Amino acid sequence: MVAKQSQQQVDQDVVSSHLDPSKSSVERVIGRSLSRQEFYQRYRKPGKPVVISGLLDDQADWDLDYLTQKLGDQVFPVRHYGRSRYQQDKRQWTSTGSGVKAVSLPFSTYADLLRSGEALDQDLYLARCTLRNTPLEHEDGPKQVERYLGFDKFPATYLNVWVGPGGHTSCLHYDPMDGLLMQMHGAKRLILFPPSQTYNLYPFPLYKQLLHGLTLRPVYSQVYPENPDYQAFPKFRQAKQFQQEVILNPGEVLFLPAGWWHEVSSLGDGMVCSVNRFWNVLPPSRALTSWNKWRAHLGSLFASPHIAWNLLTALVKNDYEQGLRKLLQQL
Ligand SMILES: O=C(O)CCC(=O)C(=O)O
Repeated sequence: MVAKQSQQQVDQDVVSSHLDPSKSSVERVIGRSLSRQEFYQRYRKPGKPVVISGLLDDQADWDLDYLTQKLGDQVFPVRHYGRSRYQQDKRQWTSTGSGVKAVSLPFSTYADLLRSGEALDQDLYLARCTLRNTPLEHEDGPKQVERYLGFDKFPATYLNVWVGPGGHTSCLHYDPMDGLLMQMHGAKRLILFPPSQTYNLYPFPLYKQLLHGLTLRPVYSQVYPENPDYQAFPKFRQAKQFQQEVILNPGEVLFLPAGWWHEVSSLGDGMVCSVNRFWNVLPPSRALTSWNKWRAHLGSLFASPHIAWNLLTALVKNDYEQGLRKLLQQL
């Protein structure tokens, strides 16, 4: 069970050594003491992050054996970040997130790479892969959490799974949709900044999407929040005052409202697994007034000439299907 794993397998010393006591922490609530109306009024309506505990306690622990048993030879795109990426100045990057090159691997092969340590060495991350058409699609836990919190209308995606080695970091970015991140095995540490800090976090400029299309998104920050270059990014000092941190333990759920910046690091030595789904923003007034959301859509608009060019090239090379698959993967 997920909660049992929370006591037994996650070394609390490891977890607490990752939390900076000088940083304010995200609010925590016990799920069963919160009605869906209270969740809506206190967190969803104003767009405020919160960690909710206790809602996944009686669910299976999604450890590597369980995932392998369920997903077996099903093939997934696994992002190949490469170890040297985080030594680079981000201004040299030509890809971020879903734009990073991926290799297609059967889950069981990826599980072997996690066990052998190769996934960590090469920084291979099975990120944001749909659970649609997999045996985990109908698993009760994540859906029960969503229903309990009132997420039953206007999903923006299917349920996604994130599986990677402890030590992987998903760099500082925001999403234009609300998200519920559910911790199914192992723990993650998140650094958060409110949407008001966007320009103190130096996002990749919109015009870069003209050159790189969807591979380099303006929803990513050029700053390493844990190792900032203050000479290049002096306004980051101001953002620091708004930094929040949270450890997401197994069985816990984080509500991440659209536009909130987050950097996510997997903790410990073993495999770490989460499930999430993105949701359209409610109430609509929050969606309409979110500049970060508009900014992300504007970025996609800037990417459209690049997308059209890639599809045209794929058509000429008689490789249209592959081109389309790549595009859908990046969306
Ligand atoms: O868990 C991760 O690595 C990233 C998750 C994320 O970015 C999200 O849930 O929006």
